[in-house]
Order: sequence, then C-alpha cells, then structure tokens
Amino acid sequence: MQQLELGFGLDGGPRTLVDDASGKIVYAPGIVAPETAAGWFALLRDTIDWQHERRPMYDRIVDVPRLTAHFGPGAVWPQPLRAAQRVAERFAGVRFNSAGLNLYRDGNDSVAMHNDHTAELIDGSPVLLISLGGTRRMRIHSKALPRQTFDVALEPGSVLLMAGASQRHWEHGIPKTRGHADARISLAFRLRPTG
Ligand SMILES: O=C(O)CCC(=O)C(=O)O
Repeated sequence: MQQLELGFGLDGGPRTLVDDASGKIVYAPGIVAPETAAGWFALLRDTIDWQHERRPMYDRIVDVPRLTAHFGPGAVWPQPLRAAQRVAERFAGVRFNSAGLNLYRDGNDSVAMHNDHTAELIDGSPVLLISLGGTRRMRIHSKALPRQTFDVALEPGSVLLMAGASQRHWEHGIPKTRGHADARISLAFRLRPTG
C-alpha cells in the first residue's frame, strides 16, 4: 500500500493528489478566510435543523454517526450556504444545485469509506467539499489494488475537489478519531439531475 499523509501542519497552496485517467482530486487549504469560515460554522451549527438519520444496515437499523441536512434546488438556502455555494462555484467553474451538510459532533462521528453514486450526479460533474470548524482527517483510497492511500487533514476554510472519474476509481471517508476532536461541518456541493 502506498500511503501519503498531507496537510497536518503544512502550509501552502492547492495540492493535486490525483490527476490521471482515474480522476482528479485537489486539496486546497485557505480558500475561505478563517474568520469567515468560523462565522459560517457557528451560524450553520446553531440555525440548521440538523437531522439524526437512521438507516438499514444488513438486518438492523443503525444510527448514522453524524448529523445531516440537505438543500436541493427548490429549498430556501440559508445565507452562509449561499455564500459558500458562490465560493464552490468559483473554484470548480460549475453551477451546483445541491448541498449536503454533515455535522461531526466529536471524534466518534464519522462517515464510512464510500464513493458518490454517479447516477445521482450530472454526468462528469465534480463534487466539492468545504470544511468548517475542527480539522478532521479524510482518508482517500483507490479501489484498485494495490491500494494507493492519502490521508488529508481537512482544515477549516479548505476545499476538496473530486472531479473526472474519481467517484468510479476512488473512495473517501472520515474515520473516527481517538482523543479530542472539535466539532466540524462539511458542505458537499453537487450538481444533481432535476426533474
Ligand atoms: O465530511 C466530509 O468532508 C465528507 C462528506 C462526504 O463524504 C459525503 O457527504 O458524502
């Protein structure tokens, strides 16, 4: 397994993790100014109607280990989300029409390794994540063996862009973490088919 750890204590501009036939994945810290990111975090944490979803898994119904919220094209988007959408659109050059929000309350909250279902995205459109609040580690690994793995510290105000064929060839997740982890919100912008 080839493993690379990125972003923990490193400064700098965008870093391209993958850029080949398997897709394009770029991590860009410092896209939203720290005080703006902190303001969006506090407003969204305190005003969103966060849902605690439960989902079937094998023969059981389990708690989704994080809080979530979704905004589609017909919904009223809260102001910080609109502002974040503009940042996302400038970065990606795409008009996003869907935002999925995740609130990780502490290190016990997580999202399992997965890829976005390409049937639920406009063909060829990217997925863009903006991180707010505490820094959490994202694992990204290739589906192909031997696995290539990246661990990326997603800092507040950063963008992670997954484009091209990346959802077909790579999986991503936020593992649980031991010790203290500040609450974190991720904003996942997508372009979904409508109608
Ligand atoms: O929290 C994150 O940055 C990842 C979120 C994610 O993978 C998803 O919403 O599908």
